Amino acid sequence: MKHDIIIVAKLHQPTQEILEKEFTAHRLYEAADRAAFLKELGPKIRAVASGGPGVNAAMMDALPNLKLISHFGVGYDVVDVDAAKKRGIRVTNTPDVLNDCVADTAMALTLNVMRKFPQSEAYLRSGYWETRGGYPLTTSLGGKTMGIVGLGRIGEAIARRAQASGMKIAYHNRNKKDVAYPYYPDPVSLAKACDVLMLVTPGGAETKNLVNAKVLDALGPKGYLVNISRGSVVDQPVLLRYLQEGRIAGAGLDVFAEEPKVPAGFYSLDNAVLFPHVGSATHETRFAMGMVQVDNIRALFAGKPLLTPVV
Ligand code: 8YV
Repeated sequence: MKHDIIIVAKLHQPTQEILEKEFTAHRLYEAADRAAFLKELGPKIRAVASGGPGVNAAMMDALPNLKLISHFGVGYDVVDVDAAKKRGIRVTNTPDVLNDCVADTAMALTLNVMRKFPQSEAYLRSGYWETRGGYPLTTSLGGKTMGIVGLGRIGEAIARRAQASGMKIAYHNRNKKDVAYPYYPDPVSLAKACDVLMLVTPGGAETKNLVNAKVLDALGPKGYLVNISRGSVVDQPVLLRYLQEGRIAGAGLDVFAEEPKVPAGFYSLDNAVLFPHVGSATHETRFAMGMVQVDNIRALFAGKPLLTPVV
């Protein structure tokens, strides 16, 4: 007998195929009437494969026998973890397997925003190399300091790459870690001390608008901001204004406040490099993330310990 599960949002194809083969998988994202769908399945569901909009408290209430929310993504800010905890529902995420890809993306943004590679390529494609001469000089990474907000496993992978490019590392976490990098007790002092402020901290209420005008003022007109965490961590209208007014040197952004919406003002910025949330978006990494999601669901039904519990 196959167990019933709910799939919240369309998953990476191989993950979707495995779940649909091993379980009786119900697609919430195709339900015309969400409330009726949840009401009908309610008591049968012990596991949910989460992604996209995640799982809120109301959905948990509609599933009285829910034991596990297996979320696709290292970040799980779209899952109401406090509500899950209160109801005794476990939550898992997909850490580690994406560290290298996300760190590569962070370095790509750093390189691209400081060296203006996308702009210089566009310059060549416009035929300007021949007509106007060489592309204007840009800024070196070597010798600069990267200040990492959120030095976890992804942050460490970014630090290694930045060091390979000749950068120095500093960081801010809620608590000081046992690492050799200099620690700063708050984002403002870190921003003051660094050339590139790298955001790797989780999203959610605790970090909402952590990077505000004060932090950007501390970063200053020669400082760069790179965000591969969540758009919510930055006060986005303030960031846009600071970029337009040249109050910081530039920004490399993989994440935005209301994805996939990006305020039109960002499109015309010459000092920003913008990616459509591609941090972990490779076949290999998405497959590996999906397998962690699947293995957590398998573990639940096999009565084994969950692999990557958050709560
Ligand atoms: C994914 C991410 O793009 O893991 C995360 O937290 O932000 C990304 O790797 C996201 O989970 C949704 O596909």
